[in-house]
Amino acid sequence: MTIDVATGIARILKQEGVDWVSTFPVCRVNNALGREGMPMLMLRDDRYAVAVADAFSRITAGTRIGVCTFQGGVNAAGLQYAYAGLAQAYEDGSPVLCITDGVPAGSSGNSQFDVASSMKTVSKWFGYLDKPERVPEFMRRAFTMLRSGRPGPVILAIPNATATYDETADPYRPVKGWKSAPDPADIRAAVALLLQARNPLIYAGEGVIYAGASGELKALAELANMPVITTLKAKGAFPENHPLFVGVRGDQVEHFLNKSDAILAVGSSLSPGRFSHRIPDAAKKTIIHCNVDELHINKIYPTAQAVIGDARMTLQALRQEVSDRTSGAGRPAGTMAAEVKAARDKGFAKYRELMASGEKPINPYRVYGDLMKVLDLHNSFVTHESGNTRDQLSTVFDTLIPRGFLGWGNVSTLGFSLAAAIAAKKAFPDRATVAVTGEAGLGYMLGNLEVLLREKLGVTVAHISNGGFAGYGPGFWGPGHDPFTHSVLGPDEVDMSKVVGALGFHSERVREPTEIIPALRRALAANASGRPAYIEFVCCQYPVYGQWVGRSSE
Ligand SMILES: Cc1ncc(C[n+]2csc(CCOP(=O)(O)OP(=O)(O)O)c2C)c(N)n1
Ligand SMILES: [Mg+2]
Repeated sequence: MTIDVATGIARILKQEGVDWVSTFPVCRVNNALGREGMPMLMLRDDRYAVAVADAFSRITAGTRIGVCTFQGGVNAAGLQYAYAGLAQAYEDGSPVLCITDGVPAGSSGNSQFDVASSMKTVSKWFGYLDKPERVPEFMRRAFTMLRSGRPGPVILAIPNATATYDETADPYRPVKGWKSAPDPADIRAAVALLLQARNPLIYAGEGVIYAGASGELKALAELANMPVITTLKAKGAFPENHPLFVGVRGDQVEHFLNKSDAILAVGSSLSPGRFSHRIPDAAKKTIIHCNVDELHINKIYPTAQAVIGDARMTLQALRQEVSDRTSGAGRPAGTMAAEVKAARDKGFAKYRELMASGEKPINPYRVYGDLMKVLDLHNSFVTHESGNTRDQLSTVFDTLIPRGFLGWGNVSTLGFSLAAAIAAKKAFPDRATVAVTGEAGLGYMLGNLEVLLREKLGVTVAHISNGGFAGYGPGFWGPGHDPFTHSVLGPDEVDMSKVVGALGFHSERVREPTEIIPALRRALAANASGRPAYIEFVCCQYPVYGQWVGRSSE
């Protein structure tokens, strides 16, 4: 049967189990998506269309692929705006499928902005559909790349959505996605090094989450009695109430990173970015680097032993090898759990106090502490914004299930939290879902608040309202790094709860610490009936949080 390209794409997406697509109009495949009955979640800008699909892939660990469409072609306004979302997805390695209009044959080279070359810089693959018959081939290739190997965005440009082809000539079969097991010789060598080490440390990255390997990580850590730290993006890969869990950042993480003589990195690039640690004294440590591809091996630090392959199979094999070499006994438990507890207690002492603080304006840690009390940490989703909320939540927020918390940002683009919360609600409708933001993040999300009302998405936006941009380091103000560009209208000048309330949100403004828990409960109750909520917590400026090792605060 002869069908048009856009219809073919819509049908293949359905075959691939895609059950909704995020978009900002216009994109020439959208009408076919509509006609084929594919639900479209319409955001209010193109960057959000990408970010919601991106976050959906992250939150579901790539088991459900987020798909988005936006305007491209000769009038690539949407694509130019979407670029920010694409760059973020690429930087963070998210397997999102992006469909846009391609520049039609005969029109290339007419515009100043070159669509193809810009898209190539932010994608695992940029496919330009130069012939309608290639729809099944391109979709096969796209889903193969989305489901195999190192995750990253795939962008398809469709120059002529109404061109036709014969659907029966190359019938589409859904793509499974493939994994590879590590070389057994590498596993043996890695375990030999691990068992020689006096103070090995597991450094777990997001690859563990994408591989669905949290259980295997726990099993290896327990048998080998190794303490565990996770990266920001992997926060939640290891249960944070486990006796071997050290943290994401903070003094206790620094203690274990300094002390370690061997690092077992799994599913992390180990690249020291703005939001990750440097390995201190790396030349003196034995670095065992397990990754899905070779890109990161010997990248920053010399790798003593590489193990290339799927993180789950790698962790299973490492555990088996540790077990075989120790007759099932593993490494002796020693006092490891007590040492971790002591380091955590010391590292957390000041934050625990702050989480109980009755000061006014409210200390932001009090909000985080109360949030942990109100939420069922086994059935909720929390994410941060760029700025102090990321730094503070990633220091103290207890994450008990994978993706109970979404940490994001090799570079962290303001405004992503609401997109992440929308995606989380789509992925896990029964989970209480909270985006914690400052005023800059709120500014980026304002236009998209309508989406929550229209789609009846019960999400709570918790605004840590401190009247300025704290950002990184000691804050923009006072001795901070950007004292001339931090101040915005704060709670004394604007009542944001009225602004957002007028849209139709359940909204509140909270100045009393004792009101935090009741207000959160009311917000979550409103969410349960599909009504979004906004709470403005009037907070003090408090740029204090755990540091990244090896990075001066700036
Ligand atoms: C798109 C984008 N531009 C600039 C930045 C740099 N930046 C990081 S945090 C921040 C200000 C954050 O202020 P606010 O939202 O009030 O949060 P606070 O730190 O005060 O909690 C800025 C400008 C960014 N992360 N993203
Ligand atoms: Mg602020």
